Amino acid sequence: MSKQGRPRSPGHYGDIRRSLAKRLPDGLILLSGAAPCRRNGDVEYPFRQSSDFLYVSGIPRPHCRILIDPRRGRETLFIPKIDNHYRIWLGDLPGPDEAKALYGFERAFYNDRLPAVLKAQARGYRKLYADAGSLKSVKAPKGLRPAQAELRDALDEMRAVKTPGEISLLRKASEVSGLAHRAAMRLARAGLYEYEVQAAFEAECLRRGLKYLGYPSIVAAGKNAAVLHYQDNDAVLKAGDLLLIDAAAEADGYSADITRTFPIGRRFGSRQRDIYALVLEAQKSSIDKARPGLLAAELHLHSMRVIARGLKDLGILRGDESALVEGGATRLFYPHGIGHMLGLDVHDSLGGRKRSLPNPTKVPVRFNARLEPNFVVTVEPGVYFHHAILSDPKIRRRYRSFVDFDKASEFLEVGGVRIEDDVVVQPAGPPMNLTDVPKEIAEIEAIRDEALQ
Ligand SMILES: [Mn+2]
Repeated sequence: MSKQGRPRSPGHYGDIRRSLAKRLPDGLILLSGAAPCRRNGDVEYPFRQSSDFLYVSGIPRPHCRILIDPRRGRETLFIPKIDNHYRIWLGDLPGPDEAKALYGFERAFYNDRLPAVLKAQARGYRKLYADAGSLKSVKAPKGLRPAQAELRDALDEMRAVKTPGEISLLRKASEVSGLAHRAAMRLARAGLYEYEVQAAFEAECLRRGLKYLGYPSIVAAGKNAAVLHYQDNDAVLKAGDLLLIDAAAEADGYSADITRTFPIGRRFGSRQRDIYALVLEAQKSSIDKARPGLLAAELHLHSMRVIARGLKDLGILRGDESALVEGGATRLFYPHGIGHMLGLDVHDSLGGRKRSLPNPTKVPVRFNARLEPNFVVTVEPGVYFHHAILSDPKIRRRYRSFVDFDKASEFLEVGGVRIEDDVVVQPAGPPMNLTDVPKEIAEIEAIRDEALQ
């Protein structure tokens, strides 16, 4: 958003509202934006608009509502009425006339007009497609049946396939996050704390105008990298360890999601290099396969096979590859999915009910849509060595024929390796990669050499 809170590309939000109206032509559509959220005492968290409301409007302000009347082709924005107390403490907000121009609406009123407008426009309709926030705070007019699930599904279906405007925002988020990853990669060295690297990453995003991150930054050195959503970021970096950074900014609400893992010294150690090369192979071959028609579960299965094979070559796993993948032994080292949809939520819409397909593989997955052009997904295999897993007597007993636990324990020093890029599925061929951060071993070691000169 600009300084005035104006979305960068107001035109495309109107198109999205018209598509939504076309999908739900037989009811009024009511969406409520988020309210500020209390952090403690009288302090609020920085305001984040709800993702659905951002999707249809780009409006970053609290307490707004949108009413869409598909038959009459009418869209009305409702905004909060503020007083001078608000202006003095929090600043001015646009009034109705200004808001119309700023956000591209034909009509705008203060919120107190909503019940009357809703009642007037209810004529001819039986349904009120409303979100949870609206149903909590607004009474449906007589004769209109609230239809929350249908609205949810329509938004999920639409949000899965990104428009060119959305892809350009995701590209912006990915570009800036990529520059921040490069800055962190140049800064890291033994003796610094994880939060100092985090500070460099986040400063770079802010410096380039992206004020918000898509999710809390993970800056995990050594064994901390085996904790998938590590949040402490307060350990000291040691020479000889790897550093995993999973962090990204959002642009007008659209988040990137990027992970890199690199040595805190100049070079990968030999076990670190083996695991890194394996994860990189799984990542690059999975990216290449991310083409329309493929089930997300099949993509995940492919990545698991590559990793199972690689861990077998390293003597960590043994036995039949399918048994290793389907029986759970591989999951001890690769306990998450190959990726997820990316958009206004870092773990974005799964694509709605029609895209929730049966999983033909024997590996569990959460995301199982068939890939379509203009899906934006992450591709992020990882391999981790977690002390709690490798020393658990139950696990050791259950998997003793599949896992050489002594061999695996030699890799505890690796901690974890994850490599994550954001890609746009194309109509044919491999996807377009939005992420531009070095990931080849030679490139990373060259950057580390230069950084430690
Ligand atoms: Mn991710």
